[in-house]
Amino acid sequence: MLRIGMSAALALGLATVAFAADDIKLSEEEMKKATQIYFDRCAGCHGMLRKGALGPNLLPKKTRAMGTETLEYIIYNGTPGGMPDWGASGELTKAETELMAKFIQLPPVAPPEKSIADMKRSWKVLVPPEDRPTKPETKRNWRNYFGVVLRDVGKVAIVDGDTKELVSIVPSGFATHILRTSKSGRYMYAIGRDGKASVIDLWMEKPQNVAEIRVCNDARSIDTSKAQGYEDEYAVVGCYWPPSIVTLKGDTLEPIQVVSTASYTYDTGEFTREARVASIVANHHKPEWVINVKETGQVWLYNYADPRNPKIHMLMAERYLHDGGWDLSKRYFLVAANARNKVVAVDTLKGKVEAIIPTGGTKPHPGRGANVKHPKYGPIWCTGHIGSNDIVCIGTDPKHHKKYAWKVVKNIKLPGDGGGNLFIKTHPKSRYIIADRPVNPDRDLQTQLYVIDKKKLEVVKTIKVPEKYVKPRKVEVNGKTVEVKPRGPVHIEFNKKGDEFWVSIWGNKLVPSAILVYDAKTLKLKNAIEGDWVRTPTGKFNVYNTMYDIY
Ligand code: DHE
Repeated sequence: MLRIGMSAALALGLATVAFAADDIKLSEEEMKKATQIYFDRCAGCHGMLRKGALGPNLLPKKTRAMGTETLEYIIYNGTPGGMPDWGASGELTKAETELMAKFIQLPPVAPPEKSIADMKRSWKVLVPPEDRPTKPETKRNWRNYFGVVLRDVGKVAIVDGDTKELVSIVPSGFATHILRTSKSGRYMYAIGRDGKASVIDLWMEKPQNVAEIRVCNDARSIDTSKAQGYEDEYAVVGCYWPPSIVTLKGDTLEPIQVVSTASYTYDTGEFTREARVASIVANHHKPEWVINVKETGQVWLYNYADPRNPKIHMLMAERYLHDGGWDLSKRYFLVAANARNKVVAVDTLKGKVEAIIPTGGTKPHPGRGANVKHPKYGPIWCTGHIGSNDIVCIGTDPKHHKKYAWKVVKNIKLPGDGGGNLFIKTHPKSRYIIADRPVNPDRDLQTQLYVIDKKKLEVVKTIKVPEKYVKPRKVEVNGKTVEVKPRGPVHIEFNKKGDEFWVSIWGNKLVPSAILVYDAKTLKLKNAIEGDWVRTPTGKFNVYNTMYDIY
């Protein structure tokens, strides 16, 4: 039997109700806390409506059969399939894991919609375009700046890639997710998980936010117009909730158009309200964004030439579309369909799905992937997996290497068990692809980097991160001693020259961690960027490599 009572609205803007179902009772206060934790930690993988995506569905029919104890165990310890160990890693307390085990047995609550008028209420042009610099004010090599996401403190650090000095720290959205640059590189865009988009002007002596707007309640992607004639003109945000595509003016972030992505699954034709926008990538050749709609398995080729009246070419692909990147020619976009262990290759010149390739691994997770010009296979694109130890490379050149095109030409096994790779990255000048493994349950495997030789296509070395950067630390919180343990290195980014790569130590916001800089040739640690400001660094985005999609 369900009893429902209304409570105050959350800061998030979610409608909340305090529930009790049979033996499970949560107070309004507990409900509010659990809703916030669910949004912060769980909704990304399991869906706002808890219907599942990268993670399984968490609907009461299933969760009630599992019971509080089993759910609590999973939330605390994680699973080999990629579910993080929220309790063991110190991110949730024992009491919080129990609360979440109860919360997910109660019915999900639909969050509110958002109109353009709602968006405009949060819109701020902090520095109008006419008051901004007309040329770079800085003498620094700003195209080699790195934007670093300081995830849990909701900030972006701009670090000089030449000198490794901190140039500026700017506030961004809650649990900031990714950064992208405009075609000229002058503007860097950030998207927060709360749907707040902000734009930083890198031409300023001390870069700062020049405009911001909250376009939805939950988002993961942002990109810009990169085609000739449209450089720096528009930005686009992909929202998880309300599931939608929001086009903005590039310099001021004024909203221009919003399009809902709720639609029908490509295969079974079921209506899906929560059809979330996963990755977005800008075509360099025509005014088009490749937009990947997760739950329906559709790729939308979104022509923004007339942004109020967009042309949308819908392609039926595979589920659940997540992250991906360009091949070397930037004609084909390769995106993970993680529920089906496949990669979809989209031919953006012809506007069609070129191939759907089973990877042989579990839960492909490429980030942007890694491109290699291989002596035997020709141009190939590689992806890692969250749920298995496979790094697989796929041939991407049907014209000159037909035999290998759209086939897995190589499966490179990471050593040990437990999967847990999130990102791989390379640079045309580097001999190596570097892979992380932050969600592997084994502490040793989690705290190493894996070096793959691009010719041999095999792991030739593992790099153990120095213990001092990953060792557990004790901190005082509200008079109590808490142990926090960094997850290990996450996300790799090369500098403009491609002669060094940076990795973040994914720590807890209570203690500073570090960004480690390795020599890309000798693979030796050459710098550690440290300071009180280095809190929860995750994604890093080199301006030049992001402008040109170099990976
Ligand atoms: Fe991401 C890319 C979604 C958790 C760091 N992540 C992406 C993209 C999507 C996505 C759709 C592709 C964006 C694009 O290219 O336009 N991420 C999600 C989730 O739904 C998920 C699984 C759970 C959630 O609740 O958000 C999730 N992501 C994370 C993290 O926990 C990571 C590791 C740390 C963090 O800072 O949040 C993380 N995701 C990243 C990074 C990229 C990314 C660094 C960009 C990779 C690149 O090199 O371009």
